Amino acid sequence: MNKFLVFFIPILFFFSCENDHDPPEANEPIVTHTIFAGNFYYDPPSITINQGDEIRWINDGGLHDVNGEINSLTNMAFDNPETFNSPSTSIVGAEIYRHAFNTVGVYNYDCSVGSHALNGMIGTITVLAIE
Ligand SMILES: [Cu+2]
Repeated sequence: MNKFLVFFIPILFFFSCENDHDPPEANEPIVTHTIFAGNFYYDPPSITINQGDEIRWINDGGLHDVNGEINSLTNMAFDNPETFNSPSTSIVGAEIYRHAFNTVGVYNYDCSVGSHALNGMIGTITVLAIE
């Protein structure tokens, strides 16, 4: 292999990879985002993802859930683009919940355990359309 090919093959590979991802398509690999949950936070509290991506919530410690159904502070429905709600777990390091977000929009959720939401355990997810 001469020097010309050694130089140009990686460049061709680079551009072919770029084309695979521009624009994003529905058959793109799913990205999994991680949010950590503890007393009394979701970290990060606010996240922006692409349509079809999934989020997993990992328990840092304490008893928590992921509630996108009824606002624990107001008792009103969150009216999210998709409803989601998980069981609670106190197992440290466990996955509390995992969900793929296929509907574009802004989602609000909280932890419905005790007064966790009142103590600031609330979160927001923004799901962006893929073209
Ligand atoms: Cu909690």
